[in-house]
Amino acid sequence: MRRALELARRAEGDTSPNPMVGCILTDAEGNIVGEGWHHKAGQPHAEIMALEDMKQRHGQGHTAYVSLEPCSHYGRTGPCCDALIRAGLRRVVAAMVDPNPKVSGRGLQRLRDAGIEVTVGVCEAEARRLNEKFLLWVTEGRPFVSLKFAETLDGKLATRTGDAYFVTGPEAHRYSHFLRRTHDAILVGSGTVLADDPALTTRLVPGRNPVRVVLDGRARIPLTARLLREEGRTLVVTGPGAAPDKVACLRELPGVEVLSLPSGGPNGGLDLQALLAALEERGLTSVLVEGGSAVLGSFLDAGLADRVYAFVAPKLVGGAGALPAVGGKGIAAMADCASVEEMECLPLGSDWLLTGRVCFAAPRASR
Ligand code: AOF
Ligand code: ZN
Repeated sequence: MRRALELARRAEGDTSPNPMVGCILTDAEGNIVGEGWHHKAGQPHAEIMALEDMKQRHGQGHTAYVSLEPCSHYGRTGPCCDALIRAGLRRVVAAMVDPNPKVSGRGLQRLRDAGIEVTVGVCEAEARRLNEKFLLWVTEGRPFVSLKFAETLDGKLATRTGDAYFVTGPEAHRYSHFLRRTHDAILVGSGTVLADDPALTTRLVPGRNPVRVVLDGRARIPLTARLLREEGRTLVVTGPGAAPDKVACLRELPGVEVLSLPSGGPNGGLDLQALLAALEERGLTSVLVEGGSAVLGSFLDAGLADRVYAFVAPKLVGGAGALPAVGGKGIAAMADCASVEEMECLPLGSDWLLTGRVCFAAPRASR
């Protein structure tokens, strides 16, 4: 199963809105006779790729190890459980049930009904971690939200003068481009565009550019901003205070879409629930929120965060006026804090990446 998971990960960043899935087939003696993984939505599933590989090798499979329940539906491709039955497999080991309502146990049931021995739950935690974005999107119907920032050891995004060049080193920078590639959308606030003019591309790693999203309630970003000009799509999200003639100019730019949202509450921020619903409508299953401080804070305040990626540089800048990594309103009592679970720590040059799942103690509205 570890090998199946390893194969699945080869397509990281390429399969959305589908999950990453890997499959290996072994013969009666336990030798591998076929391997495959799902490359891209619309292309054959992992099981079909592994069966094809087995045919080339003239093998006969006995057991299939799959990192997700084989599907039972007619989607862009035919049902994998039927293909495994036809190929004469005797046993199927799946890491987890596919929560997609079109499948959700029906694939495993079809296999059992055909007399195949079925085992579920092998390396389930790893399989869930691998496909956490797909799993949340398919069960909750909204994009998975990752909060990302680069901070000093004392939690600052910049010095007291606003100097943020460079908090972390080249390895962390490169890794952040890889993170962009593994999300369907990247989001920043207009303050970040005005201060840094980021391109928001994945130019340091191969592969596609995710959709760029700018929260720009008052339509303040210049028409010459780099992220409006780069290859790919940009979504500019404006609010009730945006000047209509500026909005009209933005709409004229190729690859740019303007989305008008209502304000989310008394302090004038945009309605983030409505924003996520709009991203979901556009088929986006995950969003990487990259800042700045206020935007990260507004997602945390709204209780809309599923994972945090904190790049931490071994530096101290101090200063009560230096921007904290996460701003917003914050909470009053420590007992109400969001906890970060399943923590992982990755050294990147002289910096560290700390990441984990964000868990909220209680609905944010009650704070
Ligand atoms: C599998 N093996 O390799 C994958 C599965 O649109 P389709 O036909 O490609 O179906 C996509 C759904 O199939 C997806 O939402 C998920 O439930 C399942 N993905 N299943 O047996 C695979 N990628
Ligand atoms: Zn399938």
